[in-house]
Amino acid sequence: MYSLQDLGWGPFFQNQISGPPTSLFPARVAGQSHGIYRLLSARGDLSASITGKLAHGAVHSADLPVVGDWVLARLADPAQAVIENVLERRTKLSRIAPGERTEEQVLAANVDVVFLVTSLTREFNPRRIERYLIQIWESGARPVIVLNKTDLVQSPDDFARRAEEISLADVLLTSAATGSGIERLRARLGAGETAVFVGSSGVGKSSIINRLLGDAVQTVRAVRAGDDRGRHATASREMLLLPAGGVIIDTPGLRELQLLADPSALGQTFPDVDRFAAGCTFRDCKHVSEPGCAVKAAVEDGSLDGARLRAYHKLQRELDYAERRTDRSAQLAEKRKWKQIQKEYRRRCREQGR
Ligand SMILES: Nc1nc2c(ncn2[C@@H]2O[C@H](COP(=O)(O)OP(=O)(O)OP(=O)(O)O)[C@@H](O)[C@H]2O)c(=O)[nH]1
Ligand SMILES: [Mg+2]
Ligand SMILES: [Zn+2]
Repeated sequence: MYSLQDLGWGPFFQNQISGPPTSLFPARVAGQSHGIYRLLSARGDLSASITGKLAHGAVHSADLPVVGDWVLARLADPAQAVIENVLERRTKLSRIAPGERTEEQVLAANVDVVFLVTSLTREFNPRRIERYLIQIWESGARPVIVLNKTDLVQSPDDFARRAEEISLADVLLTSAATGSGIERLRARLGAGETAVFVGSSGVGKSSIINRLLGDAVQTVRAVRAGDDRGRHATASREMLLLPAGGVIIDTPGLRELQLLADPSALGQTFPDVDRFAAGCTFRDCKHVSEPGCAVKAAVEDGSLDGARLRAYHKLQRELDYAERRTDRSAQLAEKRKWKQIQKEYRRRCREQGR
């Protein structure tokens, strides 16, 4: 049994179900595999499927429940539930799904903090960090950059400084091997908050989570396939509860992160470029070859790293392209769908209230 608060419930979700009690109860999606969902709820740990209506009504795969989602379910038998609908998401970490179609894939829903983990080896790459940060700022959750494996390098502080230079996000140094920095990381997660761990395979996401879980460590190791680098140790996205409070989601390392964000989101990832841009002659300056460009001037006099501006341009082009390809009508369909769900829910409440 869990209290809804322990699972991250709050007014945002409560307000979506106000009305007389129904046979439906709220539950949080903790995992998913081949159409079978694992739910955590006040009624305990349940296995669940989704109604045919939900499955067929989904216009996009992003409409289906994902790890971290709050859903309304009913009990089919004591340990088996059926998910009737997905509550509106407070935040969501997305990307463009790998493959041909330009479709949103939601990696985790309703998260407060995203721990972007990288390791202090050859893996450390400021350009990759920028890429992830764009997507994290877009999610609505707050990013924390975690530089792991500090035990393997001479001067971890140099890496921390480089990470701090390129972002507004918090930067933490950790070693899952020695336990250093793990307490500070734990303190970044408030009571009732949810965190997701993202980053390349092998950087130590699951190892850090094992440290956080403490005594519960066995259960995590048991579901891990192996430890070797290059292979994905974590097979699927999975939600876990910390003994001291807080919810965490482990994810397998991503091979690609195709961005899906509003182009204006660039400013949060490149505050330095933005700051210089205030001095450009033209307000819509793209900092390419316009006269009176303060950003180009900053690169020339060495106050802005040229690699940083090149990354900015590259990501800008990518976001513009993704925006052109994403179907505007899909967003409208999404709005209509939510309206329909809420109407349906109110109707049921009225019926049951009678
Ligand atoms: N030296 C050192 N090794 C570490 C540290 N953290 C993790 N490792 C090792 O790095 C390897 C990968 O760790 P995992 O925790 O499985 O990495 P992951 O990010 O969860 O990888 P995926 O699940 O594949 O995405 C393992 O062999 C860990 O023992 C660390 O702080 N220092
Ligand atoms: Mg893992
Ligand atoms: Zn300019």
